[in-house]
Amino acid sequence: MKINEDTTVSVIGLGYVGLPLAIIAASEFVVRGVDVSTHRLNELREGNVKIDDIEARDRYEYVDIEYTTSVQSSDIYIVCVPTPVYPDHTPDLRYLIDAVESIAKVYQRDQLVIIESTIHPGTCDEIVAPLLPTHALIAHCPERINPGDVKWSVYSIPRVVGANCQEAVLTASVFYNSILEKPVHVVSSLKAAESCKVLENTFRDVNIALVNEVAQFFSIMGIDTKEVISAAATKPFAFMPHYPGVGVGGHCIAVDPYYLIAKGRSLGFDHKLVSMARSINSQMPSYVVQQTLAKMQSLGLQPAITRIGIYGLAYKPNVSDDRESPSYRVIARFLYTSYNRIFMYDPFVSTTPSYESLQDFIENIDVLIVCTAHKEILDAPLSTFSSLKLIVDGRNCLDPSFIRMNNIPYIGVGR
Ligand code: SAJ
Repeated sequence: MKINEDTTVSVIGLGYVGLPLAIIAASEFVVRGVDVSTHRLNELREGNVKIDDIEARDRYEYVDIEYTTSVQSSDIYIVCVPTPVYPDHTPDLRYLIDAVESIAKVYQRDQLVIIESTIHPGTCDEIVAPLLPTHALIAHCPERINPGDVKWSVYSIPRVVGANCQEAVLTASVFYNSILEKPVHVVSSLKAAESCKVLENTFRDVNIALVNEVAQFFSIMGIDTKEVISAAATKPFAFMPHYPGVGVGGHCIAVDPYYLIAKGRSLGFDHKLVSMARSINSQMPSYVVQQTLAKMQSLGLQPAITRIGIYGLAYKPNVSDDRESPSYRVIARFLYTSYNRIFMYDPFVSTTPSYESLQDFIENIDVLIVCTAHKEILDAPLSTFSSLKLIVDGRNCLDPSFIRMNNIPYIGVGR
């Protein structure tokens, strides 16, 4: 297929991945933005959407995208729908299958289907391809978006492409090279591309689990884990710092390893390390709750009158996304204890009751548990915390010596 400014591109799924992609593609091609949510489409038509991606945000007002709920015949289809997991942590491919089935109804020879959603190795060959005509061109270019990142955007992040035939590779490469800052890195197959993304995020989850485990041990020895990691990071090679915390949230790192585990299990392979890492990270909310309960009891804080404030519901700093957030697991665990007077505040996520400010929130609690290191709390003067009976720093983002110097009890994660 030749690619030029008349090439039609349908981006299916206009979330944090699909919308920025549609916007930068619309600078070069005829783009239709497809989503099942008419509410989402109306927000987009009216221009009142929050775009985290810096490059897409700059271009949004200058591009023309047709927003629609239906998939129409296009030269290129790009699937950017969620691929979550069920409660039992098995892959939930319903959105992916629905999107590909809607493409199959209008697909014509030589059109290209690109899957950007994160999927386990084998998904394109075993699930996507059977839903399309046998001659369909299929490529996988795993999404690489880092919500809230002020440096890396959908335009500048390097990408990887694998496909089911040479023509699909060429077409996908020409397409992405037309819209991205750097040429795509081509791999030999769909499986290689699927495996790349799952490996990237599993690598991160395993390394976070490593520091979460040693943090629990260093805590016993009275060693400051954050200090040790910073020292280890002075090694200019063969060490990449990760940090202990109250848990791993988000729809990438907390989810993608389960895709690898599930695929392995289906073929009789047990990912022992990957599974153990998921287990360690999933236990961190409980660990922080246990540490907090022990500290409150040692301080003589009475359950019936102690107000516990959870700061941060978003899964990472300065974003509004609270999917898989460990904060909710912290809250759930406290509700099973006698310390169940729980209050929440997040400047990016609406809560009830709502608070005027961080100061207003802190004035109405006794124990502060920091679950998300939003910039707001990093910048707060120490006086903000002076009324507190205990600070639990679930992201090791505050200065313990400064806090302890002001006689406010403080515990972190591994410090
Ligand atoms: N977290 C830790 N310790 C760490 C790093 C993260 O506990 O050292 C926690 C965070 O608090 C958060 C969760 O893990 O709850 C995920 O954090 P993240 O920084 O990995 O953020 P994500 O989920 O947005 O990950 C994205 C991913 N990008 C894609 O999947 C395309 C991931 O691949 C990137 O590595 C990551 O951004 C990044 O590097 O920032």
